[in-house]
Amino acid sequence: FKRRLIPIVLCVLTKAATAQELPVVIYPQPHQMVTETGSISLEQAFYVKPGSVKPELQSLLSTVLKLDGGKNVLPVKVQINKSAGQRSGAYELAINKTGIQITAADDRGAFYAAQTLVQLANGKVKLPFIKVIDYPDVPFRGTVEGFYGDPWTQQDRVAQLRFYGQLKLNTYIYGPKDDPYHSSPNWRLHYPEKEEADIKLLVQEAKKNYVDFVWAIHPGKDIKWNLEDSTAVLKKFEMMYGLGVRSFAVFFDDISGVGTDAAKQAGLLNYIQYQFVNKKKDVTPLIMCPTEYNKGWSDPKPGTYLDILGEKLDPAIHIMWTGNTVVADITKEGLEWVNKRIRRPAFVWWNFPVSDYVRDHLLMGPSYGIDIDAQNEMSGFVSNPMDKAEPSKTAIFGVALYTWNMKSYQPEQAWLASHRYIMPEAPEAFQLFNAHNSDPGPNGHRYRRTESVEMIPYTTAFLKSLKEGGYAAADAQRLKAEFEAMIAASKDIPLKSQNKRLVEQITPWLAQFYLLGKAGVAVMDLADDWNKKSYVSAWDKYLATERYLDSMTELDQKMNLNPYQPGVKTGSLVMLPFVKEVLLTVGQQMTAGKGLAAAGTAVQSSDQTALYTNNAKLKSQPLQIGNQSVALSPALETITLNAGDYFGVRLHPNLKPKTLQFNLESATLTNWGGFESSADGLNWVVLPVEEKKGKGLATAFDATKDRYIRFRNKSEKAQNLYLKMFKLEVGTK
Ligand code: 14T
Repeated sequence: FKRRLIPIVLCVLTKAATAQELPVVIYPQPHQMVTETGSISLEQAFYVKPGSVKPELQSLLSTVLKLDGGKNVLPVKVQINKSAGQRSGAYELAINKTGIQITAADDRGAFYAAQTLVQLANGKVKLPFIKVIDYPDVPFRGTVEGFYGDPWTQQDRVAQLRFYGQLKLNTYIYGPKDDPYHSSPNWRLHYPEKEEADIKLLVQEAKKNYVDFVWAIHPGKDIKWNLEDSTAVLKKFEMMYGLGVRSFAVFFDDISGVGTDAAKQAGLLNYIQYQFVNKKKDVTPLIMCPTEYNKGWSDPKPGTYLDILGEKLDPAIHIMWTGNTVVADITKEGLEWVNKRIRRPAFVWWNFPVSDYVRDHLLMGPSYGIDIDAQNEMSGFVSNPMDKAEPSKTAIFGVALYTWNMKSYQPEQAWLASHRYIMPEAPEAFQLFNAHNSDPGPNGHRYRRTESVEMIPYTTAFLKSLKEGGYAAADAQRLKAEFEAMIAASKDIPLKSQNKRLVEQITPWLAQFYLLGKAGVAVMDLADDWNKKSYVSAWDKYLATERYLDSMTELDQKMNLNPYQPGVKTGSLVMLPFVKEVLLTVGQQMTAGKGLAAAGTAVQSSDQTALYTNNAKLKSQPLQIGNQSVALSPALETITLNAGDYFGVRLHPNLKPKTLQFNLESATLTNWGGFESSADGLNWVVLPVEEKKGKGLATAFDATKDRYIRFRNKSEKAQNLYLKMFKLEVGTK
């Protein structure tokens, strides 16, 4: 794997610098960083004047520095002094022979200086002499838990807040659509005790990490524009304030009816501003999500919704915006358009990597499509993530780098760095998995992402030449290696990663990824065998590929059974279509003309009698092979056959089928299922049967050719049966 290091814009090595030193890499990339000759050993003892720093800072420093005194101590000096125009979070960090000096705009800045220090020290034996001058490009940076579906768990949120602290993200907006106390019907009510306690703890965790915990309310579905409901909002905010919350938002997205009135919305927000924010003094600026939150949904006529907000809403209040559509790229021009109307820089709600509209996919690709020239057009930038918190970190890492130092942001490099940062135990495996799990597939928002980018030249060239009758060995090798790496990655990630929650959340996709790797290897072997005229082996590989693809279909039908987009998709843009296309192409070549005859005769010299099924439950069903019969062992439990599922036997080429006796105990058996035979496992003929209540006989075999006999669910849905008897009388040819 190529490992590209993030270049440092200002890693200026002075004249006498030791050239062998590795460049210093900090995430997000500091604005100015000058390394100088010299370093301090991390064996060195440091001293922090008691009471001179906040406890969070002291404990963070103590994770990398020896603060236990000792001989020859060097001082760590921390100064908070906000100079004009400086942003919250701005800091300077100097490490030199006199010790460590931190000067920061506020406590958050000092905390960020310490985070930089931690990254400088982590895994090292010494600290370089260095001078860092740093500040955020976007004032409010982070996430909005704003998706539909299962909200994140308490543990997920705690882990997120710590992650944000490390990456200098300062905003977490709490607004899960499926929390009934955030939205209707219960937005007016107290949280139950347990939830209250959890929120209280979260707020504390957020504070420790200098993240603003923004509690959002979503009252628009049933709000009445009267004093009673205005008071109800204030009372709820007051309750949340009591739990420690100091940041608030009001969402009016995805509603209809009277709630959508811009003037009334502005009225309520201004009321909260005067009656709550201005009085409290320690509450951060209000944020509102408008009903017309993207260009596609907003009335373009002058004087309508967005202009009304722009005019009426107190200038201190932020207005959210998702871009030109609900799920969209963020461009300077797009923001300029809305900013003119709302008369303030928009607070960007980026609908990535949210997957609530494509729940069978993971969005693990780079955070791209966000304009690095848009800094002055936004007051904040938050990502709406997946319901899977840990996997969302890949995209959030990119957002952290983008919002801190926009001009230096390179999506691809940020993405590469995220793998090492998030899964240091298996970064290559994680990268490979993410590379093939990024496109959401066709969807209502028409939002697509690149996928399997590195493989596209190979899949394209290979398929093109395969259809013309040959292919380059180098392409085949590269593709097979990728499929093998997929198999390895699907095992490595759960084996090596310390992040059990991450592994848990991607498990169905890892299982699917494994099968795709297997199918890919089998299909590459099939092409190779066919090329080399190894017909016997080619047929085996053909059937193996089919089996793995069948298993993928089955997994897709059995896991992640949500009512919206059930199933588990992986490699759906490039790799899976490629496997299917190769299988089809070689399959056609195999059944066409002389290839088949050659294959047929070759096959007849091998191939043991075997069970033939694509049904997971039946896969390990034993076969009873006698002198004159082959039978599936009866099963006690009900067997569910999904649409297209089949089971039966494949006979040794020297055997010929005579009579099939069956008892499947389903009164409607022949309404939805059928018996079929085939010479090659590809072309099937329907067998006429004598049947009553699922019990009966089939006899019309082509005894010289038929090698495959199966029963198949021909209907569109899953069906149940009992496997009481499936017994084939056979003779020798
Ligand atoms: F408020 C917003 F900015 C926003 O994006 N609202 C929702 C959000 O909760 C959801 O996660 C996101 C992605 O699906 O899109 C918005 O929800 C929608 C969007 C639609 F186009 C709900 C229904 C829609 F038809």
